[in-house]
Amino acid sequence: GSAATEIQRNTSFSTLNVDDISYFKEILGEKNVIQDKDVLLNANTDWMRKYKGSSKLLLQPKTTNEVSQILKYCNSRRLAVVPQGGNTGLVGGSVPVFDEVKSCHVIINVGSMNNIIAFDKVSGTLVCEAGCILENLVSFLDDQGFIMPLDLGAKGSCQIGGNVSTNAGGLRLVRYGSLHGNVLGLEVVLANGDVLDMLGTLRKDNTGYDLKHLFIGSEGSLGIVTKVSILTPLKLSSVNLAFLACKDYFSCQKLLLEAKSKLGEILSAFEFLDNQAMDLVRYFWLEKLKVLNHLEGARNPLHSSMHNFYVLIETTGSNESYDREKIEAFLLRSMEDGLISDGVLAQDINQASSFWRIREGVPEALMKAGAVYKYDLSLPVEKMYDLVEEMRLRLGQTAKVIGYGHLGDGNLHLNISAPQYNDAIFAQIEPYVYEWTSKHRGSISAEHGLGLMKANKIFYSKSPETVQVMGSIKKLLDPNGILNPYKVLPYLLSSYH
Ligand code: FAD
Ligand code: S2G
Ligand code: ZN
Repeated sequence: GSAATEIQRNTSFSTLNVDDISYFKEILGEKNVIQDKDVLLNANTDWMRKYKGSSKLLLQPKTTNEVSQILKYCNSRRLAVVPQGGNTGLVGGSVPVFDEVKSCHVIINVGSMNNIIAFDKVSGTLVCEAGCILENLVSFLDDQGFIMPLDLGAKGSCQIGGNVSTNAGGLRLVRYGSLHGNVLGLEVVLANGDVLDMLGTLRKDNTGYDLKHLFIGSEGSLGIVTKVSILTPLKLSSVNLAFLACKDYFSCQKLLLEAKSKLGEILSAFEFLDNQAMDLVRYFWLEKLKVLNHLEGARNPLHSSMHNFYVLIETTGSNESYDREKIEAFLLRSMEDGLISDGVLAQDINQASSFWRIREGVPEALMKAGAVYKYDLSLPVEKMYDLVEEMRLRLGQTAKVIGYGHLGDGNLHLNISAPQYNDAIFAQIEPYVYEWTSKHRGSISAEHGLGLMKANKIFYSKSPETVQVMGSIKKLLDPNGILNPYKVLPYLLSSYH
């Protein structure tokens, strides 16, 4: 993407040589030092196939000690490193840049470090290695009667170490809060190989600076997360999911306020998507919708495309009849007040998961539609959809503008879809979207992070003094700038050359 052209290459990095390879083989064993072209092609390409690196080496350590030895060596050799998890990040943070000229990047994937270390059924504290795939943790906890405090469409591949490193938000944040609240401790390996054991499992520990928070959302630029301890909520018995249709965005906003006040303590998710997003899902995920067409009896808002917005409201409580009564009264009242024009309450867990599959299918449908420009923005709820409409005016017929996301936390996923990437479309989007967001005191990255895509855009959301201190922390923890260079911070601060 164009972000890389704005950034000059850091010439201080060394080129990978045969001695490096044999050293890595010595400490990791042959099979964990990957030079296979196909495996490397995959590791060098991000989930959107938008960012492509050309690293010649992928390392798969199995222990914290191996990560420590690798980093210590790369630091002394000035070999640049890209920490990688499930490679589902959406801002180009998980693949190398500028490796074509001088192969200096080593990709380190902690996926083999996927053991569950401990689970305390009284406190709900889970301690696991960073390479655990989110979905595997979900099923482990399900057997124990617990859930993960986050849920996102990438759960099948993303690793908890990557979720922590991007401070992933997702579908449940409105109920369980961010990882800054749920993560109790981390084990992190620094650029010089030092292992920082902050793997506490206490809810309260006010002894000095709480350094783990520096690494949550640091996107691989301050250290490699090797272990995570996280507070997991109990799985409650009564979960309800409503799929509703609204005639306009104002109704979605009012529905959100109503849900917060009338469903209050049992509200666990509030997602919205506009009709353009639904059209994409209908077109590209037809088989998903077929599941819905089997709805006997109950009205199915998806059949008619005369609605402009769709809302998913999930409640999670401990008393089925109490919750059911509450949500049915809420839906009846909302219908009477004209907030919803149609709606269906999932009759069973299968139907509920098919509703979620539709919502989670939007990013994949967007990928099938062609090129996509993604903007993950925090904005004041009342203003949020104005930006979608303004982008439609700016782009006219040249591209499709989709608006959807976590309305419950004021997070818009503005996606601009075109047959292929093209500079004229890009020029209509940036910097306009960033300036608009900054003017409305929003954030240019609600949950996906800055990565490569927005490494030089941080000033739209953070003051120069704040970014300067971030640069000093980066210099303290990674003095040679080998950790995920060119990402997160503006180039001049993350490479100090
Ligand atoms: P990767 O993509 O491999 O890496 C992400 C970043 O973290 C990179 O900068 C990498 O260098 C760094 N990193 C990875 N592992 C480590 C580690 N162990 N130590 C240090 N640094 C590391 N995000 C949301 O917040 N909410 C959503 O609802 C959401 N939905 C999504 C839906 C889909 C279909 C997809 C594809 C993505 C979605 N995402 C969402 C993006 C999300 O941020 C990533 O999916 C996930 O959090 C990154 O985890 P990962 O293991 O794939 O990390
Ligand atoms: C989601 C995925 C990224 C996007 O689905 O919640 O985080 O903008 C997003 O498609
Ligand atoms: Zn999201």
